[in-house]
Amino acid sequence: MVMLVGMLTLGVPLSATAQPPQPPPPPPSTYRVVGVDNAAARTAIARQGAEILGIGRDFLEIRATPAQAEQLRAGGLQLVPLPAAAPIPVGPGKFPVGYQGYHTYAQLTDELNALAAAHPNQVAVSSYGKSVQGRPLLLVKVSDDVHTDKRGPEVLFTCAQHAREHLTVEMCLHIVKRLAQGYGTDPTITRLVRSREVWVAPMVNPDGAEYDIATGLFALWRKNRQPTPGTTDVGTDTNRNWGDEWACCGGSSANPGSDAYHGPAPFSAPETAQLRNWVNSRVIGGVQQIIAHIDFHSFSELVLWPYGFTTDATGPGLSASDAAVFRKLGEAMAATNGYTPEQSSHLYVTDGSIGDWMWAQHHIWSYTMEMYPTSLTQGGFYPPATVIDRETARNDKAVDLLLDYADCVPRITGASCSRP
Ligand code: BZS
Ligand code: ZN
Repeated sequence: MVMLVGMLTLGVPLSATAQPPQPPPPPPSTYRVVGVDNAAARTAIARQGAEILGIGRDFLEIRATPAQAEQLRAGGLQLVPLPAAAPIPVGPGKFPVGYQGYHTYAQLTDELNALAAAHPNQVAVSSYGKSVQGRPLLLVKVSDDVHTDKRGPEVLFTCAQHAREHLTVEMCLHIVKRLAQGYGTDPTITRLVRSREVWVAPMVNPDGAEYDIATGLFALWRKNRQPTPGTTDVGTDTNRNWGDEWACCGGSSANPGSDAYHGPAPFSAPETAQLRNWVNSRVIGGVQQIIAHIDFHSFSELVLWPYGFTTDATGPGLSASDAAVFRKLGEAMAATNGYTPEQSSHLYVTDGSIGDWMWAQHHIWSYTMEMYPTSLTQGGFYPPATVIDRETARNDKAVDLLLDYADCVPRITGASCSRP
């Protein structure tokens, strides 16, 4: 039989149309890889193609096809399969049962508009462009005199570059709400809102976030929804599409089917290109107004800082004293929320991430925070809505610390500031 097939194939090449239909590739499953405790091992697993979902001190949680799992096992790694959770759907485009506290794109838009209506001098909603599918990319400003461009330091918060990281949308919404409602009532918040201008991009990847709940069940989707020309694949990983050291170092994938696909060119995703344009537009009189930034992700409970493309502590435009500042403020924020602080490449090497670009291009003190939980077994990307209040408030002190230091971030190490 084998011979016959071989001979047939050799002698009379089968045309594409004559081939029997191929069964779909087996779906990936989730595993815990035990005993993985260093960046080199994690980077090697990521480069092999398995998708890293969560990171613990001495384990990794991954999604892998059967072939990838077999390859990892053949390399001597121990993979423990994790059970797949199955929530109960409410309807297409809606969060399932137990997740009603999360906001869809439409609910987020309504809630932000309601906050702007309730606090017309403190909250303004606009957009910095449109997603691949035409959704306005939401931008919120919070300040004491929101319609005036003041001179004070500006701080940016971004959420949901990754579709399935819905808890981060709640984080950005919580920041807007807390600052708006605390202004005039809470002395710390009043001082911060008076002396800073706060910008929030609460859903950087709205198409992906909506796609993730489109069927009423979670799709475990990460990327945007941009078709890749010349393929049937959809989606670019926005957090591998930023233009600093793009695709340089094996910290992203050239495979359009990969969850870490970096896109065909830097800023090929409209979602990153337009956020870049807006950040660039905050350079006024030659001075970037935005001093500090947090990009929220989930999950793993981490505070990360640049560079991601190299494991060196220093790099182009990032001196040893800059690295000390990143570390000191990162550790100070982590002390308030119990997250683990580290340079992002100590997790695994990434290239084209937002934080590397923010620093390299604008010297913005840019952090990435990976929110609750620490593992897939605690809900992974999909913790129940009951945790939203606790896990967003958990970051209040870290957010306040960043806002507070925004007048001069290096003062956290006792250094002075050459920037305003
Ligand atoms: C995530 C993980 C995140 C990423 C980790 C990371 C971010 C590493 C920035 C380095 C820099 O998706 O939540 O893979 O993008
Ligand atoms: Zn993410």
